[in-house]
Amino acid sequence: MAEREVVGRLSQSRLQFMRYIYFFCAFIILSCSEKKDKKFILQTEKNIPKFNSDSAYLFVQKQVNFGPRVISSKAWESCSEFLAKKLKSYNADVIIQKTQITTYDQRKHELNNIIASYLPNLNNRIALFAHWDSRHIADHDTVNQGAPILGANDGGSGVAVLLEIARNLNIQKPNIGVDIILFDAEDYGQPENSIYPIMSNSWCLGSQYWSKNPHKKNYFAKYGILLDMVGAKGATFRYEGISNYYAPNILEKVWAKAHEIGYSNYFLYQKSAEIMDDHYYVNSIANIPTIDIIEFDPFTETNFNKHWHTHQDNMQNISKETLKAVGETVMHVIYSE
Ligand code: AHN
Ligand code: ZN
Repeated sequence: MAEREVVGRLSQSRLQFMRYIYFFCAFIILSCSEKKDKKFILQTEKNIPKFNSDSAYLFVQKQVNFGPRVISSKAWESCSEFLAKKLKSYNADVIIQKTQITTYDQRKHELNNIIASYLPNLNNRIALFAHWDSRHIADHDTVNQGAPILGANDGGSGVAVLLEIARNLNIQKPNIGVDIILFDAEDYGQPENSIYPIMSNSWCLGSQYWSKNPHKKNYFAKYGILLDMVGAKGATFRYEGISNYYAPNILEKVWAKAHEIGYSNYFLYQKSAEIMDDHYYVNSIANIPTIDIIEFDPFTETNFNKHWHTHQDNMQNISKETLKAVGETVMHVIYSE
């Protein structure tokens, strides 16, 4: 009896010892693999500066503070100066491309496309687009339809993300040339109830002009990304029809990046209808394969954001998280080139 107890105690202490060894080994293995993981993350994210969504949000606010940026208005003029100055302060080569246009309402204007280039001498380039004007009417509102809108999301958000990207491009040079191209007069399209004769191609006047007359002779970019309405809370982005026709591989590249860095809730692997936007002219006239990252909402009648072309498209319609999801995704695309 006594002998058995001794043996029992012995094997118990041996068991205890084994346990110590086991935990010690587990600790070593775990701490090593943790180090390896950290190193891996550091390596994949090396040289990618941080997209600051507070900064992007303030860039939306700044534009909205000018008021509606309707072509030829005082706010439009001031915002144009602000954008050019800001991009110059981030050490881009800035060109303001000007031309005369006639809008569907038979008014004449001078439009300003604002182009900011990084590493302008490289032939290997990508182009990032947004429109910087805002709509002159609130034709999808129920009140005050004749008054211009603030366009925080529609116009403001895409420009804001690109300004924040410009700030980062100045801090950390990419391996590829980058052109940030802000189109004017995208949103002066003819409304459905217009009293004027029907004008074809009344939308996207800035991109139509630039696509026929790029800011540089023989300009080419291997692909383009257009940002339009990329700031609303809970926005979702899909494989938009025109993008999927002209640049399916760019959609794949961008969506894969978004999913890799954790934004699968925003970038859905679903197709959506064709949306007439600036990228149509960049694809069909300038022949640069270009996608449109644009909110698609299956629950609204227009399939655009619920505040589209209304007076509710103000700062309340802007989410830092959405700006970040889009901004970080595009940054990762740029810095993995
Ligand atoms: C259509 O209304 C068909 N396209 C307009 C695209 C747009 C307007 N993006 C921003 N505002
Ligand atoms: Zn619009």
